[in-house]
Formats: sequence, structure tokens, C-alpha cells
Amino acid sequence: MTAEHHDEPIAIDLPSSLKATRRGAVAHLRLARAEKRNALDDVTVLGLETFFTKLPEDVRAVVLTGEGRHFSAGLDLAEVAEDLGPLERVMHSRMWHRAFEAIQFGRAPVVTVLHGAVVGGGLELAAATHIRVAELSAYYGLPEGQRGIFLGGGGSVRIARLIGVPRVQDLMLTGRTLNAEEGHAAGITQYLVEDGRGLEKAFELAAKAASNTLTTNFAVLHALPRIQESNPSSGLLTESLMATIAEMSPEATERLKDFLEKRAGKVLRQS
Ligand code: 1HE
Repeated sequence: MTAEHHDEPIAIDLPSSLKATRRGAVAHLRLARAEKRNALDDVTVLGLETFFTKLPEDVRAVVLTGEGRHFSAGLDLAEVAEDLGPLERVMHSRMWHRAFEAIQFGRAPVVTVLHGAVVGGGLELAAATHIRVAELSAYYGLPEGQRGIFLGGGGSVRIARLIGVPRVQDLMLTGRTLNAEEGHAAGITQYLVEDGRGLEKAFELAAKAASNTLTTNFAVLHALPRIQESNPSSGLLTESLMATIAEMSPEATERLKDFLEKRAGKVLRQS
């Protein structure tokens, strides 16, 4: 991946496996443990939770990438091999859930660039983010099946929602991997770009998300998935309530006025 450099530091205390900078309103968080293919150990997962709960208020979107040739090799298998009891293992999985909830239901939309291996917990992490951009080198797998373990970072819920239970069963039962095109067709990613173009695309998308009103982004991140999970009639009521809150926000008043007075952009066909 290529990177332009007019980035500033972000004052959040992170482990060495995570690096964070910002470019205006968009933060860039990097998995920085390339020597272990960005395998997610406890320190990194806790660092992700810290980052997303302590994000400065003026950061309006986040780009997440992985350093080296792969996005992430998933759970650090050296840690899972440790001698832990059942409750410790449950709590370990719950820690992943907590960290990834902080991403999914955080304040800022997260755009992730996927390249190389995006497997196991790496795919679970990507699934907790909001927009996924794949480079052509990306491939996806759930080797939990072959390692004798199971999903533990929310994949049963989030990955299954993205691609459906039958595809998750296929990946786990057979050890199949999906290439970038197959993953795109299956619904893992919203964008597919040439190798080396992911970062640029992600920053472009993040800048757009960052320019939305806080209320709209809150509704999209927090209300929409909850509406999907509720029964339709409660969902529709929540939608009306959320729409009312958004419509009454001062930013919406201004933006609607801008449109009606012909100062705002039109919705035009793109490419
Ligand atoms: C690791 C890990 C890891 C690499 N935990 N150390 N995930 C997996 O089953 C995937 C396992 N990894 C791989 O299949 C390959 O490493 C890759 C295809 C991702 C990359 O291959 P390659 O040839 O570039 O690298 P490598 O030589 O295999 O790995 C480099 C080093 O990273 C090596 O350590 P070294 O000390 O010998 O240099 C590897 O041992 C280490 N490494 N992946 C620990 N995953 C919450 S539940 C989620 C459950 C899961 O995620 S299960 C899926 C686990």
C-alpha cells in the first residue's frame, strides 16, 4: 500500500502492535505487528478497545489498515495454546466482543483496507467495521475449523450476517478460502480496488463519511443495526424516532435550507 505523509500523531497510549496518526478529521490506525502477520494478541485487542473508546472528539472517521503483506492472521495462536480454564477462555472471547463492540458502536465510522490474508479473527475484526475496501491481493478464510477451535470474536454474528450461514459453514468445514473477487461477490467488501490503491480509496471514503452530520452518522452506526435486529414494528417506530431527532438537528435545518436555496450539490450519477 502507498501512503502520503502529512499525518500528525494522536495522543492515545497504544501498544507497539498498533500505530495511530491523523490527517485532519480522519484517523489512521495500523495493525503494526507484521513480523507475526498482525496476529491479534491480548495486548493488541485491548489496544483496539482503548483506541476506539478514547478517540478524540474531533476525529470524525477512522481508516484501519494492516502493515506488511497481510491484513491479519487472526487470533494469536500462541496465546490460545496457553493453559487456561473455561471461564478464562469465555472472558477472553468476551474481551474481543467488548473491543469490537467499541468499533462497531463507536462514535466514528471505520473504513478498513483489506489485503493479503484476512483470516479468522482478522476477518472478525474487519466485520466489526463499517466499510471494507479490498485490494485484489486480499483473501478470506476461517481456519478455526482446521485448528480445532471456533469463532470467538463475534464472527458467528457479524460474518454470518455479511455472507450468510451457509458460506460460513463452507469456509469452516472445508477450509476453503475466498479470493478478493469471490469475497466481494459474497458481500464481505463494498469496494474492490487494485493492489496499492486501498489506502487512497479508504481516505476518500472516510473523508466523505466525516463530512456527514454527527446525528446522521450516529443514526447509521447505532440505530440502523439495532433496527435490523428488532421486530419490524419496533424497528419502524425506532426509525421514526431517529428520523425526527435527525431532522430537528440544527445541521439538518441548515443542510435542507442549502438544498432548497440551490447551494447544495445534487445527487448525480457517478462514473
Ligand atoms: C502467527 C499467526 C497466528 C502467523 N498466531 N503466530 N489463524 C490462522 O490459523 C492463520 C495462521 N497463519 C497463517 O496461515 C500464515 O501465517 C499466513 C498465511 C497468515 C501468512 O503466511 P506467511 O508465510 O507470510 O508467514 P508465516 O511464516 O506463516 O508467519 C510468520 C510468523 O508469524 C511466524 O512466526 P515466527 O516466529 O516463526 O517468525 C508465525 O508463527 C507467526 N504467525 N500467524 C500466532 N495466527 C477470537 S477467535 C478467532 C480465532 C482465529 O482467529 S483462528 C485463526 C488463526
